[in-house]
Amino acid sequence: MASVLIALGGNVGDVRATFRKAIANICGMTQGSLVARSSDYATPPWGDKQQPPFVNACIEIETRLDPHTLLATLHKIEKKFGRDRAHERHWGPRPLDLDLLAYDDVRLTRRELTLPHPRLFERAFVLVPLAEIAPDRIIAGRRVRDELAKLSTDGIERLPDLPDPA
Ligand code: A4P
Ligand code: MG
Repeated sequence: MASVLIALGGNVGDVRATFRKAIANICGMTQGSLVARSSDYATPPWGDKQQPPFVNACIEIETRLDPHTLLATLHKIEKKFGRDRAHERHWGPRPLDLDLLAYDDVRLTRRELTLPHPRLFERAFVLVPLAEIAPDRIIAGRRVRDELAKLSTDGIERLPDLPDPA
């Protein structure tokens, strides 16, 4: 089994409800098990600032899928929740973005899949939720909590837990 870290983001629609359903889909479609799930965080938009705030979260799963099959599965789930890559702008609004942050200690540098995620350490909206579930994880020789300490977390707010669905 591989230990996999996945970042979730979105700023269109009921993102928290989307996350809940998407996480169930991720586990189901990867025959994976959920090891940890962070809280949801409201985060100011990064990159393209002319768009609504995002909700971000991170999960850890265990799966037997190889990295490429796993990414293809994540893309299917993004599409199922309304993501339309053909009509969106880079770093622009989207209902669901699933990024593969790390897959065990695998390192890959391909356009379609780079591991660990190449922009992981630049982004407080990824490291804040990641540090909640894996503060001592070493990724590419860097400890998550130490990398988070280097970034500004201004404007990032932990959202209260939602009640369990009836
Ligand atoms: N790709 C390569 N490596 C990976 C990987 N490790 N995980 C390829 C996922 N995908 C990977 O990704 C573009 C291509 O990268 C994919 O086809 C895949 O094969 P994408 O998710 O379609 O591109 P993107 O999302 O536009 O770009 P990028 O750099 O992933 O940026 P983000 O961060 O995902 O951009 N602000 C806040 N606060 N919170 C956010 O979640 N998100 C974005 C979106 C912008 N600003 C944000 C947030
Ligand atoms: Mg992305």
